Amino acid sequence: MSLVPIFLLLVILMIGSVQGYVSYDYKWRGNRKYYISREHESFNLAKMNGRCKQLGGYLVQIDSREEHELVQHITNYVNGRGPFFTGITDEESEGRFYSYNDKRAAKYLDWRYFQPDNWWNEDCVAMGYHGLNDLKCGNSGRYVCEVPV
Ligand SMILES: [Ca+2]
Ligand SMILES: [Ca+2]
Repeated sequence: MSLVPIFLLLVILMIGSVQGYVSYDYKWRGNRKYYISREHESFNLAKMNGRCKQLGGYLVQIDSREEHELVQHITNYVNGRGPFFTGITDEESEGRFYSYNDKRAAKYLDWRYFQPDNWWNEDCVAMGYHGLNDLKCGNSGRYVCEVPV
């Protein structure tokens, strides 16, 4: 796990209250919001990306180390357990990870140790305490939306 610089703590303001989500306002460089769903549900890329679209965004794409650390931080410290699904998947071609929303190759992948292992065909990627892990897309979990503002 990487140490999160203290400035991240200062620029994330928890604002709380969209129905069904915990939301974070990220102001340093980013100008974007992240929404973490509260309930555990069977994950589905199309369905959850559609819900993120209703918020004005998409399932989170992780484009940089900075964004990875930010998303890892907010999922580590939000109330309740994960897994916290992202929009990263390799469902079209095994081992080639891309962002579901725009179909572009994933730019930054910081995996947990021994991952990705594609264990019994895992094609959806969740953020965990020690980095990314591929999981079965239908697993029960929460998900993260990214909304440009
Ligand atoms: Ca896979
Ligand atoms: Ca895995």
